[in-house]
Amino acid sequence: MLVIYDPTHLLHNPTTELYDGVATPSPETPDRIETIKKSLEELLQLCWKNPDNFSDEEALTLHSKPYIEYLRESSSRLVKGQECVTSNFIHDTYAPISNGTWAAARSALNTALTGAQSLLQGDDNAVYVLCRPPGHHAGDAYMGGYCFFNNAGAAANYLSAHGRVAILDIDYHHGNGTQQLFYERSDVLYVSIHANPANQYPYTNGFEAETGLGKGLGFNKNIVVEKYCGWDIYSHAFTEALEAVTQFKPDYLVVSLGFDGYKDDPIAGFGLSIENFGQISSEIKKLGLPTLLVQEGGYCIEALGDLAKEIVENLS
Ligand code: SP5
Ligand code: ZN
Repeated sequence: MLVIYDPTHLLHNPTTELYDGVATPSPETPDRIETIKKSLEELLQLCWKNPDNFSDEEALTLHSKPYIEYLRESSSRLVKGQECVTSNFIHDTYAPISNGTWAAARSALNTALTGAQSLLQGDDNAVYVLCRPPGHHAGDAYMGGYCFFNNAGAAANYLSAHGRVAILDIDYHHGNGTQQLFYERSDVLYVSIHANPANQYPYTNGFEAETGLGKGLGFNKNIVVEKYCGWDIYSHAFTEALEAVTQFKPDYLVVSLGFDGYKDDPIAGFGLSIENFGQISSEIKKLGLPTLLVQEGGYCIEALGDLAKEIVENLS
């Protein structure tokens, strides 16, 4: 397996988030990716690559000009140590911006696109993109849920010029941004298993009745499970998701890989064990598709390294 990593993510280091109007520590920290990197470095079968630089034109095609400029401006106006949650181009209160946010979010896109390019070139049949900030809550003109640009979406869109692409989103939360970006497209399938939005973030989207629009009708599939549902229930939902992917006959698979379904995740949790993530990974391998793993959420720092290892070892 090939792994794409760029230390530029370290420049985005949010300290607080608002929870019921109260400042609480942000779970989306640089050590998430650093601990995964450190742990994967112990595996000898991996190749490592730094991202190439993609132009704004190539990297930001899915996002609107006003949003792009707003984020660039807001980030550059802040000085070191300052942090702010803006009130425009955002769908919640969970996207704190600092001076390094633009560079980090932009580098995450480079990382995802480099992964997609490597997959196209046939460098490896599976590529793991160690990116943050995450992406699946970012839509065409909004940030939110710790996300600024949609990394998996950009990679899927890039791959879609060369074949049919399925996005399988296994982050605990519904990828409302990814859903929005592909909602009216039939060349990219979006399938997500996530916690019930009736009581879990992002609340506004992710219901099973959302199945796509226009040409995209039938190419968006939401599978809802409950918080702490456990492996028995989750594995059935996962099988259903894989069936939808198989039926679509994709040429490429992009996995929005969240580890926040892990049983000890501090803000989420489906009750899944590290071994369960191994089972997920070997089922993905059985699809036999060129696969791009794009890191999304996952906040149990002590377990992230082992979770990533479990994914890699079962997919290599
Ligand atoms: C990429 C990703 O996983 N984003 C998740 C964003 C969810 N943020 C909102 C969750 C709010 C829960 N905060 C609980 C804090 C308790 N002190
Ligand atoms: Zn999540």
